[in-house]
Amino acid sequence: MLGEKLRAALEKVKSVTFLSDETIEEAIREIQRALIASDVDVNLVFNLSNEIRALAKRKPPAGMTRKEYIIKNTYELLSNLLGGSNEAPQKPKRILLLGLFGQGKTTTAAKLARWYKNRGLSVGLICADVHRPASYEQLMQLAKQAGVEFYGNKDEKDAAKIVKDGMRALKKKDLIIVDSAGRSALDEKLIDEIKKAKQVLQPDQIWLVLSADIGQLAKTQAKAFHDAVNVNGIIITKMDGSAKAGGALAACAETNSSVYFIGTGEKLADFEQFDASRYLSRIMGYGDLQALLEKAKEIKVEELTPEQLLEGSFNLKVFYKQLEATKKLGPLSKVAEMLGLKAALPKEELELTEEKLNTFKVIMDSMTEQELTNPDIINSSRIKRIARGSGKSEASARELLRHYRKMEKVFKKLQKFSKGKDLEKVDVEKLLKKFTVKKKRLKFR
Ligand SMILES: Nc1nc2c(ncn2[C@@H]2O[C@H](COP(=O)(O)OP(=O)(O)O)[C@@H](O)[C@H]2O)c(=O)[nH]1
Ligand SMILES: [Mg+2]
Repeated sequence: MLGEKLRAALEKVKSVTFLSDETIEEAIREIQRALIASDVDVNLVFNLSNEIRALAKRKPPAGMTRKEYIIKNTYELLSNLLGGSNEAPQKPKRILLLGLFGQGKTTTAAKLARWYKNRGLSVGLICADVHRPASYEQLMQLAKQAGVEFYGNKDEKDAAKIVKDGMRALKKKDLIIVDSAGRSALDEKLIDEIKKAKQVLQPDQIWLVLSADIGQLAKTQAKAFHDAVNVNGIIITKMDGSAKAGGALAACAETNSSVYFIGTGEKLADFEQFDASRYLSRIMGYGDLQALLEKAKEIKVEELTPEQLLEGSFNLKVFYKQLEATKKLGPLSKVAEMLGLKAALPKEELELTEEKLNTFKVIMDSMTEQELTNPDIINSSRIKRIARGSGKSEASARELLRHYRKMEKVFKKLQKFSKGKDLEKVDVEKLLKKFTVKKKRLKFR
């Protein structure tokens, strides 16, 4: 429902030949209606509307039409509103699940066990819900389905004690997930019980399970649980059936809580990592949007135009952008091409592997701003520090600088060569002739 309405609003922008302010206002109104109907907080909706208005006034980057720009950015605003993307921890050790009665905790405990088991962890489940005898049976059955070990004790009424015994029984497991008791409201007694269980378990993850149909109430709940025990992740269940799902997501995003997973059905496999952008594109059935986002990404890499490149000075930041762009024959090679000097680029640079680029990036992340803009100051003691900070070898750091210097030379030559020339109007033919004469003098390698 939410997806269809949002799609209709963006389609409106997409379908008109001339994009007037009225069309934009109409689209904004439709987005507002869609979000409010799915229970998103009214203030958040108004903020979003203003942001869309503001971006409609901005000039789109080169290579993108105004329509594409507005659609792409509106989509990104929507995806931020719904929580962006937060990758779930890949190797948690102890997860404590919390949530009120009926939110889907027990089901989620088993879904999580299955999810992590499928990713290579050995997992054990503990039933620490001492108030509902049925939950023992429920989790035991689900554990069997998930193919993971289970620990519980029907006769024990002390949750902390069960956790303690369960940890002993499951001590060989990579991951232990504890399903706690829920109540109809978060009261003192429940908090006390959770705190005691937490004390024993020493969880690295405390995740709150919320059902999508609570809508905006998610905010109050997330806050209350967080104040009581420092929740550090959220799982939203019943995303399959709820018209209020958007409200729950937006409310969680508002509290700065990361939604790691969503439940999309009753079966153990109905469970996925949450990524607002992917979620949106799915509910909107918007395959072509993905293509648009890809396109935008490419434009970003090539933000640096050949003209800008030649105007500025060369430093490690430009170098990195250049390396990234080189893969797609970006600015520097474009400059060279326009000057008829394609062969001027060192082949080595064009052939740098993705892996190398990543290593370089990590190394550069350990450099100071000063070092990035003025690499000449990087001496051996700095290299030592940079290598240590990045966890890469000194040899790799030196290699990066070697590549940088090589490109810097090429850059300087191109800059000299292009002086006073309007790159857009460069007559390649003429230049080529010139180049054949100059070639010997220009020695690029
Ligand atoms: N449709 C749907 N139902 C769910 C989902 N997660 C849990 N449920 C159902 O919600 C009900 C309550 O779940 P349960 O795990 O017992 O909740 P708990 O009281 O918090 O432990 C059960 O009938 C589950 O099958 C979900 O993602 N989608
Ligand atoms: Mg339960």
